[in-house]
Amino acid sequence: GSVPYADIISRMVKDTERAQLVVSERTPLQQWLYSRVALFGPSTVHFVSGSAEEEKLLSARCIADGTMKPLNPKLRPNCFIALTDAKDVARSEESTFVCPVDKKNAGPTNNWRSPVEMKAELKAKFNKCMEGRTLYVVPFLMGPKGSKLARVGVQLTDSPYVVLNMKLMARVGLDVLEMIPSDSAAADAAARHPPEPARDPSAKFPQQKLGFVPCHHSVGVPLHESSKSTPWPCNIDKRVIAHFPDSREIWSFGSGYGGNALLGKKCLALRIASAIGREEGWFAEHMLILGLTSPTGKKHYIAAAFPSACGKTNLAMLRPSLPGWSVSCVGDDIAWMRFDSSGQLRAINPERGFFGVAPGTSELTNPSALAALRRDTLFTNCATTMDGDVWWEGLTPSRPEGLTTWQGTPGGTPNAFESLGPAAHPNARFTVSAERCPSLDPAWQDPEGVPISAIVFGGRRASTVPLVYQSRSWEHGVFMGATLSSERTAAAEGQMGEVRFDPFAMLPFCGYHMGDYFQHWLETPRRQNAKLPPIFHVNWFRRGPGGNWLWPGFGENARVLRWIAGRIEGTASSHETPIGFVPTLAELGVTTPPPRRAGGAHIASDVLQTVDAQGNPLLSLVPGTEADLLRVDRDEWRAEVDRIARHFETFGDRLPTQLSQELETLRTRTG
Ligand code: GTP
Ligand code: SPV
Ligand code: MN
Repeated sequence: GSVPYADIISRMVKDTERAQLVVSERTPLQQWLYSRVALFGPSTVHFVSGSAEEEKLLSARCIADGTMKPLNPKLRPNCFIALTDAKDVARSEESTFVCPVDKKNAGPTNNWRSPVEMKAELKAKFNKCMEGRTLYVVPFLMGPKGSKLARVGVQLTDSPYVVLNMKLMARVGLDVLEMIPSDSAAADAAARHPPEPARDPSAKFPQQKLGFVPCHHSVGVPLHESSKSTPWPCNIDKRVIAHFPDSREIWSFGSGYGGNALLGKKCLALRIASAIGREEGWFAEHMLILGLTSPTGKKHYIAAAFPSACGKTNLAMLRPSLPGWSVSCVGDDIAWMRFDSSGQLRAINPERGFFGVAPGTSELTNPSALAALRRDTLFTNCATTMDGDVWWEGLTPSRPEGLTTWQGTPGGTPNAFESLGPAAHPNARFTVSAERCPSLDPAWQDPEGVPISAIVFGGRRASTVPLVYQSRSWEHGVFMGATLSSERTAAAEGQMGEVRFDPFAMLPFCGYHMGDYFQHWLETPRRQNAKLPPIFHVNWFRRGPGGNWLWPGFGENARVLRWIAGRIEGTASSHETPIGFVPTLAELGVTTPPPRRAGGAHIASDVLQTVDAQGNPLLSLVPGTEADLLRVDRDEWRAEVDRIARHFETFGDRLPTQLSQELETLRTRTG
């Protein structure tokens, strides 16, 4: 039955004394909460305080519902495994909408619906959607406390699993409520340059009045009378993830998974924040942030954009193969960047945890991540072992005996599983607090952000794109970002492996017209008289004729970072190709394999040079691959130019002319 909402509110304010203090006045926050509780019709309201006892309570609830199981506490203390519905395993781009008033402002890369229409649909979907469930109110801050760029959000959700994840991924707690000004209309207007009126006429509660980004989430499965929650409630047929950049609000229905449901992450920190950043002159990007320190102690921070599941976490936590070099992690997925008053680009990580890809993570590939995952971690869609630990493809060279797959198929010999496909879902993930990462950078929470010395783009390309190259100019660098192209991965639903353009790795995350986004990147630094950092492009994923990776990747990517540091400092050499500057093999420390002797006998290994003049280990590659690694093939690039031309056509007259000029330059150079 339905509960009168006045009742719920009185219970809700009793729940937490501090919450009562904050919302008991007639603030915009309170009005918003009342109206949403009335619409969703939950049986209880819980203010998420961020306390340790609360965490225990939420875990217990998830265990009781069957959503999570504790792992063996002797092997992984305070760790849990959650298995999702088989249809709710990744972001759904098909169900994701960006809804500015004017369709043209969503651009060709976003699904669009008019806000009036979408709101009507959402109202119907959310009507009484939380019956029989608890509504959790999750106040959260994106960005370090005290940072000018930090933003407050409040997520309403009926999923305790989502709350537990939010607590790891964002700064959650009641103290955040105190950051919302009670007279938020004035405070918000004062904080904006220039002040802007709400442009979405359908917005009942425009963000300017609220002082926070309202985030609405429901798994979309109300509970009636005697019905009990299923382990992974979701409502795939009615799933929708809607963003209103004009009124700055988020509504997500039907999914409990990652980017669909943890609304601080892709929805707020990328889609809504990119639209805010455009208005206010800064950037919200799908980028890792790392600190790179050389043996002489020089340190550079680098921001890098790779599409989903293309190596950001691994690069951000890299352990260099080169002695004396070190990498520290500021963030692994999202960067908010602005030019400061001296024109220096600075970046903050708006998150406070990692929602990382499990498969492929091992002691050899990412020891930092593995150390972080030893305790206090939520695992999703991994396989489990007989002794109550987790496992995934790549963790160890072979499958342990007696695994249970991510779909719960138990037992069996390792061979029996081959026919069942991977034991862990390819998009299986871990959620863990940043503090657990042993290589976390000391300045990771600096409110001013860290100074960025270089920007890197990267994709997953089997052919065409060399290991690394540098742009000739800022405009050429923006062109490299705008034409970033990559094979699709398991991070989103759809055909894996298909090569598609993913500009700036933001294809699924840009909250406005992609052509305007390119323009924002071109003009903002010029307008702000900024220092322009050099721009690079990397590709760890080029393949040889037999389909094997040409480059060992992971720790050896330090060789590429070393060259980038040398380019920043003006000490590393390069040669110019039609697409930009490429390092010499000597700069990468890659050995030229000695020619085979007559009769095909190998040269004795002790004759091979293994260190360079400075004593750094050289990397010996399979003969022939060293040239392929850096090759710029004219035929391949002519085909690429044609692909880019078709890609650019989709932006119509919103494609900045500098980018069509860059394309013509590339055409001439590769012709
Ligand atoms: P999102 O969290 O989806 O945004 O992904 P991400 O960009 O952080 O990707 P992540 O670092 O988690 O890597 C995704 C997959 O690529 C994992 O399976 C990694 O093991 C693999 N990978 C990462 N770096 C390399 C590399 O240098 N070489 C190869 N061959 N694989 C890599
Ligand atoms: C991505 O897909 O880029 C992710 C994972 O980082 S999710 O949070 O699901 O979007
Ligand atoms: Mn991501």
